[in-house]
Amino acid sequence: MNEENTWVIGDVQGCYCHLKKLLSHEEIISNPKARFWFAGDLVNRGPDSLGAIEYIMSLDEKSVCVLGNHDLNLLGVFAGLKEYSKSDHLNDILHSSNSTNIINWLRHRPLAHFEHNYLMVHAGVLPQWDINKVMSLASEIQELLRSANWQKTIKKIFGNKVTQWNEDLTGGKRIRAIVNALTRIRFCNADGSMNFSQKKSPENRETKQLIPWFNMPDRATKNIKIVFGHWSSLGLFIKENIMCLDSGCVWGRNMTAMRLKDKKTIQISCKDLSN
Ligand SMILES: [Mn+2]
Repeated sequence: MNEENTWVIGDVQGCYCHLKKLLSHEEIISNPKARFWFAGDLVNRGPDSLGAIEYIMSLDEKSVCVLGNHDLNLLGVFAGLKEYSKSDHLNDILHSSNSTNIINWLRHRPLAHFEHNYLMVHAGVLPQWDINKVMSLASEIQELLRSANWQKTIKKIFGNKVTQWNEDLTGGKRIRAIVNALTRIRFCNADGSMNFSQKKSPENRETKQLIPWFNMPDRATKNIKIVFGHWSSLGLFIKENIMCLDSGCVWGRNMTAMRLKDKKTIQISCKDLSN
């Protein structure tokens, strides 16, 4: 996949019609070599999760998607291991005749993708993990999700309880620590543990001791360019090595695509989704 033609897209969240509009932008559609990276959370809160995921599946080799917390939630609900919540909008997928294909495709997606010195994850990484560690921990989970008894893993995946990484963690605690970091992290405590109490932006955080994961001192991935989504209150945030692409389409803000080679962005307004 060529850096020149690769566009990274933040959380789609079932906003299919905006995704189509974004990918029909002249600059993208005029390039037959265009490729797409999706930073996870393809489904859930928006109006057409089925349309969005089937469209992304149809892009096949033209796209790379990493799993987000809402995608894992869909796997949990499908497996009957997670309760359908009031804010879930997944019935179109669950009741589709294509649901088994969709679920099988989804559970084969990676949790981290590394190419052209760019790492893509849905949420972030822990400060002590270097790039090799990130990729090997992600593949531990990928292997479990791709196995025939993937439901056993999904059963252990949800919960806030494990916030501190330790190489000796095993079983469900290890799974939760890895998944929570890659798909849910926003802030760390000063000791490097994860804090899930706040979803606000770094400026508006209520507990000033909390540190955005990417600002942790001595982070072992400092020299790697990291693209991610998940943090809609941080919004579109593009620094040299840190790029958040979740510009809050499902909250009536924007859906954004960023070209890897020059960080050029294209945005579609999703105002019609605000309420
Ligand atoms: Mn998310």
